[in-house]
Amino acid sequence: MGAKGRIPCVILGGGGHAAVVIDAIVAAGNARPVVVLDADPRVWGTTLLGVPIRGGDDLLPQLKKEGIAHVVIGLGGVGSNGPRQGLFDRAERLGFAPLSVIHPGASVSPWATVGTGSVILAGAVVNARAQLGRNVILNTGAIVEHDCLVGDHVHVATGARVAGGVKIGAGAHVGAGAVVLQEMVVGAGAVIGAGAVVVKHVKDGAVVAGVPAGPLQTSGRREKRRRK
Ligand code: JB2
Repeated sequence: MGAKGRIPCVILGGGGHAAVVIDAIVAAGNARPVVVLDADPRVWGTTLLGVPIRGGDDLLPQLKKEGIAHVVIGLGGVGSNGPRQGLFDRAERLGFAPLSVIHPGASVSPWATVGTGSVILAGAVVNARAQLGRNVILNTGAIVEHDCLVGDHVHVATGARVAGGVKIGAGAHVGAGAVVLQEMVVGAGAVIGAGAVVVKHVKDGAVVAGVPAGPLQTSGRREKRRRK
C-alpha cells in the first residue's frame, strides 16, 4: 500500500511504548503515524522513530482540524492503566477514532475478537474464542489462550501467559512473565506482579505477587508492624 492509502494517525505518548507501537503500525502497513503528542515539553520539536513530536495533548483539536481523525494510545505504564484510559476517553470525546494495531508477527485467531484501539505486539498470541476489550495492550510475546475474556484497558505485559477461560476485569495489569492458570478470575483494576503464578481468583483492585501469587504487603502495613 502506498503512503497515501494508509490512514494518518496521531500517537499519544512519546516514550518507550510509543516507539514499539510506531514500529508495529509501520510493520502492519495499514496506517501511518504522522505526529506524536507528549506531556513533556522537553521532547517537543524532536522526533520519535522519525515521527515529529509536535507538543502536548492540547494540540488534539488542532490536529482534528488538519484532517487527522485516528489515534493510537502510545502510553504504556506499568502498574496503573488509569492514565492510558484517561487519554483514550479524552481522544474519543474529541471525536478521534482509536485504531487497533496488530503486529504482523502476532498470531490472532480468526475466531477471536479484538476491541477498538487495542494493540497486539510482535510474537503475541490470541487463541480461538478469546475476546479482548477496547484499548487493551497485549505486549510482546504475551499469550491469551482460548475462551479468555479480557476487559477494556487491560495490559498483559511482555511474555505473560494467560491460560484458557480466564476472565480479566477492566483496567487490570498482568505483569511481565506472569502466568494465570486456566479459568481464574482476575478482578477489575487488579495488579499481578511480574513472574507471579496465579492459582486463585484475584479480587478487584488487589495487588498480588509471587509463586503461588498472594497479596503483596504494602509499605504502610510493613511500617505498622515495625512500630509494634
Ligand atoms: O497524558 C499524557 C502523558 N503522560 C505521560 N499525554 C501524553 N501525550 N503523553 C504523556 N506522557 C508521556 O509518555 C511522558 O512524558 C513520556 O514521554 C511517555 C512515557 O514514556 P515511558 O518510556 O516512561 O513509559 P511508556 O509508557 O512509554 O512505557 C512503559 O510501559 C511499557 C509498557 C515502560 O515501562 C516500558 O518499559 C513498558 N514496555
